[in-house]
Amino acid sequence: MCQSVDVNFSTGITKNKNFSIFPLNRSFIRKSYQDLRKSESRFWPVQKEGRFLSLFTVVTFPNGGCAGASGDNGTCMAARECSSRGGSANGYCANGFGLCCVFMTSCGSTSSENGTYFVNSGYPSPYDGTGSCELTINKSHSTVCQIRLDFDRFVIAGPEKTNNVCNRDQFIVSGGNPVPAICGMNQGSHMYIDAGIGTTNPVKLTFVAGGTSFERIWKVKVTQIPCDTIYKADEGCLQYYTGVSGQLRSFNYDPTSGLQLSNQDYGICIRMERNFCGIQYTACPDTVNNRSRSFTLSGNSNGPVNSMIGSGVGPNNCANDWLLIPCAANVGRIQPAQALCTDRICGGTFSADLSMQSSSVLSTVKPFRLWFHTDNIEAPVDVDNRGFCLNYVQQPCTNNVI
Ligand SMILES: [Ca+2]
Repeated sequence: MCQSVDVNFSTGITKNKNFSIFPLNRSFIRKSYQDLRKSESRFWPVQKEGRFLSLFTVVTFPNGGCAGASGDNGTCMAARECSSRGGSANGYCANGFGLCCVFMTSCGSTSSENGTYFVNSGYPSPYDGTGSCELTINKSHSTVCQIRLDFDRFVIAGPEKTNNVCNRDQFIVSGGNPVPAICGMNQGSHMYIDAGIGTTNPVKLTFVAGGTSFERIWKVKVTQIPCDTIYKADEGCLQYYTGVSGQLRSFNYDPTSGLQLSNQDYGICIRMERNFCGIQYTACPDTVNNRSRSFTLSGNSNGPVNSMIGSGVGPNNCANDWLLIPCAANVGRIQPAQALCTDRICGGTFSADLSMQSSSVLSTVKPFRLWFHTDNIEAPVDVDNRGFCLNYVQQPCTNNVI
């Protein structure tokens, strides 16, 4: 049975935020009863409560997530509850007893609804103007301690082309842990923001539009994550991936026109799946350029650039910009060099050895985590670098990978 609820029968709105409740007359109940019985299934267990409350019977359902008719995600609730909380109905849920309520908001607003979409002014049309656009996120519940941002749409002006600094448009996160400012094209990327404990400090998302004319468009999904959930990211991970395999990309990565962003410094984590002991990284295929640019962190990538490794100073070291993979070694390296490994990798070829040949790279350091760091200088040595795109595959525990 559901928790105790305080229902106003004239409106159908419950004062318990986690459930919605509908008063139904008995003829409607008879008509729907078979459907209700069938509905006690996977996602939307519909419960009947107090079957003979004089003229009314009450149906309750949890305010869980739902897929709206438009493809956006929402929260299942009663119609009036949805409108009173500032959402818009977007299809049905809970076997037709609830509406999938989608929350979409734009500049200057404050939201505490889990699953809110933060969009540009005029969305779905692009925005070509100047100024800043800010969303203030308050916790939907005191137990929330992380915010996940999914960049469903994210096109703003890219960095300037000398030092790759985001000095025109910027996306800034404040109020949580330090997050590097980003710009350019980041559709499909995500971030986890540490919201801390307590409810006093909101997290703010700000898009700053610089002076140049540009068709900007964004749609950022804001998911609030309670501290006690299993899908919470590990501490210190700006990005957090799950699954045995996947793809990691630096912000504004694009093989054709992306530029590696300067002033980056963050951790990328991959959840260790059960019975996997190592992780192997390989540069993504690049179908656009003659020579792959899917790992170009330093040097002039308009020509072939070898891999560079290590933290020393010199032409083949990574003193300025690097991807740090703990104790990385090339797959298949011949013994006895197998015992050697490196941490920082940069240059224009992905390899844990100095090489012009790209290689798959294995790390067995746990937990699986990388760090990406760039300084604020590119020209004249570092030109047209794209950043990185790596495919990862976790490696099962064996005699060789422990
Ligand atoms: Ca640099």
